Amino acid sequence: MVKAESFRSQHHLRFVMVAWAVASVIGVALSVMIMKAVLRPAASPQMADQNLTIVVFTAVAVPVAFFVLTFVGYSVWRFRTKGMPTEDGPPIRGNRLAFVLWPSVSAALCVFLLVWGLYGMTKVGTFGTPVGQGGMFGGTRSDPLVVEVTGQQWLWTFTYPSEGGFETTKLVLPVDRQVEFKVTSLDVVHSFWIRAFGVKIDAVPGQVLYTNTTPTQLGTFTARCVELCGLYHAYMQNQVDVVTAASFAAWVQSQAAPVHATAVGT
Ligand SMILES: [Cu+2]
Repeated sequence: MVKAESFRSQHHLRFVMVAWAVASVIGVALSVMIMKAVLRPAASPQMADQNLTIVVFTAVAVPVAFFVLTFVGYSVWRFRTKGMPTEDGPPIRGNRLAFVLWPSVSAALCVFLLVWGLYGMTKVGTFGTPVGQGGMFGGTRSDPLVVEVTGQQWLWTFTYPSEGGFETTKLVLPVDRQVEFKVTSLDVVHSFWIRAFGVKIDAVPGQVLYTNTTPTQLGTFTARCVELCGLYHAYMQNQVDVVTAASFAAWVQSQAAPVHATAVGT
């Protein structure tokens, strides 16, 4: 009788484990395909890291979710009672394999996710401090183009101190050159976000916070405010153009010139 019970439970377990393995393989493959189709292409190394993190975390989560779902589904299907149950099932009094595997697999997954996250943060580099000057993990300096970003209700303005200090409402950046944003606000708290670059930092009145990225794709993107900052918050977005180094130099020239021309002409 005990042997038959044991055989039956082995049989159930084997069936569930095989079903779980098959579901996990299909689930991971499908979720990676869906993520790759849904995630928009990255325009900076930071965004590429974030996209990869989303794919990896999803791939790790799918087998865990399917483990629970397979056991629950199989139990509901195989061990359901007809009508109301008359008594509880037999009590389970310990299972050494489960006691060892459950915490160790959970701990291994948590440690993996933690290490992955910390490593990702080292690559983001700076948190609120200038490039190469500490922050939590430091970061690397590669002669960044400094852009001062100022938030105000309800527009961003950009100043290029190393290019003559002109101010614009369109952010133009040269491709493949590190850019450092010095972000502040004139009125309330805003949040500066360029999704395509994976860059986001608060704009706080009276403070300057730093973040940096390196645009790697030519094209037009959007910088927008992602901190509810008043009536027209939803409209607080500016165009971001990533151009070649030569186009950037030409644009800088054109920014300096019109002010003078207008002054002369009027
Ligand atoms: Cu805002």
